Amino acid sequence: MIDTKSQAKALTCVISITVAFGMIACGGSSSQSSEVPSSMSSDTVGTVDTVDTVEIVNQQVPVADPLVKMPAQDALLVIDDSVVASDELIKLNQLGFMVSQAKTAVIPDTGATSFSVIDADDGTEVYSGSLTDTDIWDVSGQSVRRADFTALETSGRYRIKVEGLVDSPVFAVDNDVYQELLSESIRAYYRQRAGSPIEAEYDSEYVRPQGHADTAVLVHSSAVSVERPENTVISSPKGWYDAGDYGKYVVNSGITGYTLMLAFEQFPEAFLSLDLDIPESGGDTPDLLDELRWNLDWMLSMQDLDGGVYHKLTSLNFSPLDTSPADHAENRYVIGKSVTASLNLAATLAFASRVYEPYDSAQAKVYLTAAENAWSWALANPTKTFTANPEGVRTGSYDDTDPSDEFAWAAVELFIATDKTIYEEAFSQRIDSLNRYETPGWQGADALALMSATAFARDTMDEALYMKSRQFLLESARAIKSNTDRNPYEVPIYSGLFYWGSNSNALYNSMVLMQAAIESESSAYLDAAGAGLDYVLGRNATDYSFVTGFGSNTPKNIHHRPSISDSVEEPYPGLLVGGANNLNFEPGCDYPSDRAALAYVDAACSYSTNEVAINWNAPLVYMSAAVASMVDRNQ
Ligand code: 9MR
Repeated sequence: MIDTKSQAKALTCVISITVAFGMIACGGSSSQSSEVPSSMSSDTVGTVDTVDTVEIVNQQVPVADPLVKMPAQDALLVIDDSVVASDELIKLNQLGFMVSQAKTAVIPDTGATSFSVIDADDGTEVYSGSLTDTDIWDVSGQSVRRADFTALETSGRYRIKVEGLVDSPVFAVDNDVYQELLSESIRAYYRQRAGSPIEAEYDSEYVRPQGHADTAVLVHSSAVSVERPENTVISSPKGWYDAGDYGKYVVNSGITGYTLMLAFEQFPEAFLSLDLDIPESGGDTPDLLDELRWNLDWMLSMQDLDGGVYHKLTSLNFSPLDTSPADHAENRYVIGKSVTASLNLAATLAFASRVYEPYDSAQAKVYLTAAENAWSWALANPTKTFTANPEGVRTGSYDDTDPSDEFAWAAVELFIATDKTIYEEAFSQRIDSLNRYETPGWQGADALALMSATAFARDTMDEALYMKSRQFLLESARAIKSNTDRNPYEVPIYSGLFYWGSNSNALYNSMVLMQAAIESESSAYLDAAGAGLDYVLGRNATDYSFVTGFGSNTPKNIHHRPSISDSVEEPYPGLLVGGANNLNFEPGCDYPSDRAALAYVDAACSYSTNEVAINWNAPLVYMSAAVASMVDRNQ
């Protein structure tokens, strides 16, 4: 079953759909179209039903080499010994809900108009209600209704019952329901550490020896400078493996670190005393920041002497899928030096300089100096984009022809960290061309600039610039909420967002919604944001909870070399898979359906739907902490 993963390149395709007409345009850049919803006020989130634009999408159209030949898995699930087609199962967050949280299940239409909630232990009915009218989800083709049982506010373990359907999986109503998810989704980063063993003391199940020390890495011909000619040996240790492969990529590390730090800053109550049981646990620094530092310090080592930042550190090819970290003996290289990597480092380490200041002031200064040097290099080298792998290199490319969004984001972070007007001016010059409706992602950082400005620059930024940032962010949240409210699953993922890593689109949209919840103190925004977490945990068309080990039906065959090469049957826990991806380009690794929301297969060959990645786990961490904290704050 094992073969070599081949690199998939991506063209960028922008799809913009209005209610009245549709338009598709493909090109080589990561630019997006922005259709601006009308009548949005600058200081309130406002109502949502005036927004007619459906969504703005940055679609990845992959062009791939053939991968693994594996029989496709069908869409049938075994529940209570009977085989049930997936569109006959009740879909809901398989972990459950906090006591006062919004609670919704999606019910395949059988004609039934009512539902009940039963106690999982003794079968007694504890709640009953009416189902909504039937509606068809365009992206799944399913005809569904919704059950709203928000009013059930008694802790317990329950099932949903609807006539003609199998009872739902057992779920909990409990205020601790996301606690273990939060810990394990962060501990997942410990297990992704390059240059570290997993020690029995910290994880008895997934023990493994150290892989990839990366203390002798070669400078690739694409990354040379006067001081460091080709094949110069440098040290670039630590860092996290990006995904199911063993590469370390600066661009993807940027948004990952950002998201984790935003979670820490906005929801400190979730992290200040969180014990993650990692080697650094127990000191004064919160464990989340200790874990993140493993990757930040690696990022630092990717900076060349002139301030520019290497794009990635990988071998020339992906290794076979059954290669364990310690057995991967290929040479490793720093490859390319790019404006996007430099700006990712600038933004992330500028943010880190503020976050780490109370815990390690000396390191915080090192981060800030590195960030400013990277910015200067980027300003002097704005055209040094990484648009394709150099010849002979076939690992991930994180290619991007347009660094304008990274410039905006880095400018905001550097302004917040330094208070220097040069950075404020740089942001001011860019704000009107931001694509504020784009779902945040590694290729689109505009929303990160807006989120940071809104959250952290209220008292320092020029007032007009601050107000505009906030207004743009809230407009984006309104558009997401409008799209969420109008799909029958009521989730913040919809037509146009089912591309590679779609689960992170649901969660990054939720993160934007959460900013509106914070700014407006609106429970409607909190509910919509929570629906993104519900989506990845089971309120989706596939019947899977997409987080390994969390839910009643979870991915077992992830595209993840450490899990595949070890002797433990279960995959590493706490990992979010990429999810449905309607662009199937893996011959022999087919999806059970052509429908976008169903285009997912739990097979190791499916790197486009069943891989895991650090930038997808980060919004899972964010949302687990955010929902728990916000629901708690609102009680
Ligand atoms: O998440 C990335 C996705 O947006 C791109 O379309 C895809 C192809 O370039 O690459 C994905 O990232 C992969 C990276 O290139 C290598 N490590 C695994 C990542 C997740 O699949």
